[in-house]
Amino acid sequence: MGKFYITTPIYYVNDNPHLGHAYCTILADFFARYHRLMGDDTRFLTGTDEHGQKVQKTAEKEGITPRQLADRVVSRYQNLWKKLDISHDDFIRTTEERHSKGVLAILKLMEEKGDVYKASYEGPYCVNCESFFPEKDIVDGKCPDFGHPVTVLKEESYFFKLSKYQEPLLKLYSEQKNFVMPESRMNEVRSFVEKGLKDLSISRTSIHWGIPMPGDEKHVLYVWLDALSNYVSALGYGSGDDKLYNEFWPADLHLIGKDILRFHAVYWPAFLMSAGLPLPKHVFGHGWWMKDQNKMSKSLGNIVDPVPYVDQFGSDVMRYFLLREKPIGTDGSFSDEAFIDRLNADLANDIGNFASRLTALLDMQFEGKITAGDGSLKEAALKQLSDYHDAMGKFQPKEALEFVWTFISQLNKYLVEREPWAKPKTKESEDTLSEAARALRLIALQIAPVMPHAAGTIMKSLGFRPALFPQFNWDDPQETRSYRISNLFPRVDKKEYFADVKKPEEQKTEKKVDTEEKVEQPLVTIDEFRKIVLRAGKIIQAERVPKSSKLIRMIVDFGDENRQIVGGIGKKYQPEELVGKTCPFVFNLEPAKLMGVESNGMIMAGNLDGEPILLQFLEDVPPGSKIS
Ligand code: ME8
Repeated sequence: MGKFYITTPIYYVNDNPHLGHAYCTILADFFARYHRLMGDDTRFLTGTDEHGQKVQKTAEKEGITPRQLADRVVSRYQNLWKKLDISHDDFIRTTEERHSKGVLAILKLMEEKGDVYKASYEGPYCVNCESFFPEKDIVDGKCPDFGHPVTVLKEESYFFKLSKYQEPLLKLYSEQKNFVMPESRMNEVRSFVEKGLKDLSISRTSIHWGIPMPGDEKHVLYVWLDALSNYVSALGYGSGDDKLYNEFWPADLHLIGKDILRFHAVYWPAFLMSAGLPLPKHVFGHGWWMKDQNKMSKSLGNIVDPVPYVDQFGSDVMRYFLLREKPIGTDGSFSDEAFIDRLNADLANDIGNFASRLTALLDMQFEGKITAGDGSLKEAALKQLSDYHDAMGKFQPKEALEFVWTFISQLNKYLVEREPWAKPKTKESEDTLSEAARALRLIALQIAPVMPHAAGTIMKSLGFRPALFPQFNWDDPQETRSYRISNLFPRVDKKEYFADVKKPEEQKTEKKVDTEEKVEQPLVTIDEFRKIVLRAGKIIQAERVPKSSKLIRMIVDFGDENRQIVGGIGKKYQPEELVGKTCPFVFNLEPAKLMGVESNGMIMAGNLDGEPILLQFLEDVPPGSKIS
């Protein structure tokens, strides 16, 4: 038993969470739950990155303050983590005071070391990456990492002597071979550092949304120096109470996406070396999720929101799918088909059928009683358990789960070979079923980090007390009473699913409904009606479109996104009375420009003497809910 401190990246609040963010947090949750089950003193941190130019710009575009934007988006992250059963111990927001105290404490140590100086700087700057790049790396005015447009920025700036840490970093990589994981990423990082490190600009005067530089407040701190420090500020570092810091730092694992490796594997250890603080043990750069083989992006409109899947199938299924479908280090592609296939094959079929068959036999033959068994599965079970632990030790969830599922198919075979149904109520049948039940109990323990609900159901139905790994004892003499487990994961009829569910998806790309035609043809089929997506939206901002007596520009919250919608309701309503109201909207109307202002949808209204009258719901409905 030891301690385990694991972190996710802190997520930017300029956009809503999607499947990629969910993946990283689920991975971290999986490892945290595993270590808790190992009896380790575990701490799991996640949070949000709320400063910097990206957030400032998005807020400006929406006409709200960065703080308002952060408050809105942070609750979306927190709600999603609740939905996905994320068991973090702490959630840090970089706008909290405890955070800025931690950042400034680190900065002070870096200054005391003589590693910070002020100079003037001019160079290509990428707002998206929040980074300067050397002129030679810019191709066609685009940043080398992601091809975002860059602009030339001239600033007086504070610099960190990153160049001084080139050798110490290379030494770190060679001494701590798996500081960066997987190995391929370690090689990337090493060759980046070998090419030479320039000093790093760590302040900005061009933006104001950040932590002011002490004593020179027209500078705010570079967002990555600010953000990376969250891993210690959340432990109270710099806030006068070092208890958690002393207990948990250094982190055992910074889990991040491969795109932010350089910040974590180069800048962060250099900052820590400069401040004289211990370095994290591992930085793991996971691969990305794409959608149907394409990169997820707003412009392609293919960003996957995990929420509808979780609402329909439960969090266990989504968690399992993401961890099992692709190796942690490589990219993978999400598709509805792959999701349903995995659910049917691994969950409904393999584990679901095994659990229901076994508990039904126990119930029919022995009134559910599980006894000592004959030890015939013990060796295979313990071998499988040790393979699972090995994979977990190497941070390989897919492989760990594969070992469990191979064992499940062995168990199905075991039942087929020993045919307990053909020898009802015999000692042999009792032994077979009791052995299999012990094996199922071990499976429940191993899947608890990925599917806490299913694991809990199995444990409870088998009458075993939940145990930690170190306390697990195959030969546990306790006799227990089990109950039938039925339909642990209901099978999904693929045909029906794609008939019902896929349609609205497909319609996104289909031609929009011709409303003129509908006037001449008053009867529509249900399928035609379904083409029109209606949703409840909460008006969070409203103002008059300049020079128009009728038009009001609204920002409408649909749960997973905010949209600008313009409505001709300004004669009847004042903007102020609209804010906070939830109304029905046509959600998939073609974008249109009204007096030069883009509208992405339509507010619905009744009609009284030629004036539009808004509609409201009889009960509160959450923003984004579908209207059918
Ligand atoms: O980078 N698949 O925040 P962020 C898998 N604030 N992972 C994905 C993904 C995808 N399609 N898209 C994004 C930041 N991610 C900084 C971090 S930490 C001190 C500061 C992952 O919200 C991405 O790889 O842009 C990254 O690890 C994480 O989401 C947060 O991205």
